Amino acid sequence: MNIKKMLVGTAAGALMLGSSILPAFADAPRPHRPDVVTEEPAGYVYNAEWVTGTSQDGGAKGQSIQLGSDTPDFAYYAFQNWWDQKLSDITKIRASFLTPTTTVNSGGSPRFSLELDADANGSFDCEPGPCVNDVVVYLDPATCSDPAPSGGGWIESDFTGDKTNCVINDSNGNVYTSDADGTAWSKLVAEYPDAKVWFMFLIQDATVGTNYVDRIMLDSAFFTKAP
Ligand SMILES: [Ca+2]
Ligand SMILES: [Ca+2]
Repeated sequence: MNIKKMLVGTAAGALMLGSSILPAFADAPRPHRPDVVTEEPAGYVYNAEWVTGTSQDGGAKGQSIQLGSDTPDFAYYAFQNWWDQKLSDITKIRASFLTPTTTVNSGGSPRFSLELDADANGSFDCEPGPCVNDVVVYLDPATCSDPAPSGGGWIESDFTGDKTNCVINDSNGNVYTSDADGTAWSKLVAEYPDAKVWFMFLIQDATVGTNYVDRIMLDSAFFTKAP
């Protein structure tokens, strides 16, 4: 049994017990939107970089983002200028993930953290927290993905569109599951009808080793090689 399946199994067990699956995040710094210097096109990154030779695109020149390039392995990669839009207007959040066999991921790592200004008042109260009016959504490939048809150990997460194999959690303890009533994403949007995107970042904070992330789609933006 591989790590991913173990995590999914653990999550399913937690669901059956009726408890939320709040990941065991390490006590590590988080990226903050106010720290982003929007004039810098290279992004807002810590211990992560585009590397060549490992990618879902294949080939010697293909690239992906390596999280945990140096030790310790805490890492993030933030997406600047993808914010202030309505949650309900998001059409696409997708990415492909590859976990080397030597890497150990604990619950919730790696993931996208999608910070929502849920009450749309122009501020985000989860930082430093606790969240009162706003919320953080955890988009976790361990609970929302399918093996990539192209193989190679990659898994593909379609957080906005997966109709069958997707569970999404948030910091309020809500669990959204794709089933006959709709996608996990549609239920998330219904829970926060006024929400606007505050910030989003890719993060690994409970991982020993590295992870690779490729073919990230945020609405019409597509990240598959170094910008
Ligand atoms: Ca707010
Ligand atoms: Ca790529």
